Amino acid sequence: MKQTLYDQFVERKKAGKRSFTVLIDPDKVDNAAIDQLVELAADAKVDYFFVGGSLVISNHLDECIKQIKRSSDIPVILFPGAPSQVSRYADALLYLSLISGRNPELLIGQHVMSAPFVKMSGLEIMPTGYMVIDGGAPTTVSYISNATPIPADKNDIAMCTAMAGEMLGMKLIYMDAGSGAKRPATETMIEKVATNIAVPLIVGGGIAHPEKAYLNCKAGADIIVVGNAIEKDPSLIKEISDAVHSVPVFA
Ligand code: 1GP
Repeated sequence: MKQTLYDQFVERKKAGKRSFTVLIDPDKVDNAAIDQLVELAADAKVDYFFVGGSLVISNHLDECIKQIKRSSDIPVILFPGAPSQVSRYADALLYLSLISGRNPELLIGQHVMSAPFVKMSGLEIMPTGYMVIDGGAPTTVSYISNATPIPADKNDIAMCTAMAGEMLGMKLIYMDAGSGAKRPATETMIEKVATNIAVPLIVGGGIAHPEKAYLNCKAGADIIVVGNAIEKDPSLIKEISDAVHSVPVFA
C-alpha cells in the first residue's frame, strides 16, 4: 500500500528528522513568484509546501497548485482558511479544528457543512488540532476566527489544549502565532507541548530567522512553517531549510 504523507510525517518524527515547509498564500503570488519559490525550494530541499491563507480573495487556488506541481515533486498540502479552499490537485488537506478557540463554527460547524465536498475531493485528510497562540498583534487568523488566541505565556493552557486535541483523535497539532506574528511561539511553550503529545507537532507564525527555526526544532517542533518572511526575502528558504535539517537527531 502506498505510504501516505501522514505515514511519512510519523516516520520522520520517529527517526528524529525535522521538516521544513514553505507556506504559499495564493493571494500573494503571481506565476513568476511561484516559479521562483518552487525553484528555490527544490534547491534548498524543502520537504513540503502548504498552500492557503486566512482569506483567499483571488480565485486561482487550483491554478497555483497546478503550477507548483508542473515543476516540482514536493508534496502540496492544503492549509485552508475556509472550507472553500479545497483543491483536488493538492496531495493532502490539513483538516483543521480550531481547538484553541471557542467558536463552534471552526471547531465542527464548517466541517459538517463541507464534509461531503471534502470527502469527494479524494484528498488525504489530516485531522489537525489547530492552536492559535498570541503573537503580539491581531493577525488575520485571530480576527477571522473570532476566537481569542492562547496567551503567549500560558504554557500550561497550550499543553492541555494539545493533549486534549490528541486524545480527541487529532493526528497533528499545529501551533500558530499567526502569519507575520511579531512574536513567534516561545521555545518554552513548544517544549511543553511537544513533551506531552506523541503526534507530530507543526509550528509556524512569525518565524523570520534560521536561528529561531533551529531553536524551535530543538524544543520539539517536527515541522516548521514559514510564509511571510520568505515572501519578503526568498533567499531565506535555503538558510532556514539548512537550519531545520541541521538539527541533530533527538536533540
Ligand atoms: C501562518 O504559520 C503560518 O499561519 C506561517 O506564518 O507567514 O508568519 O511565516 P508566517
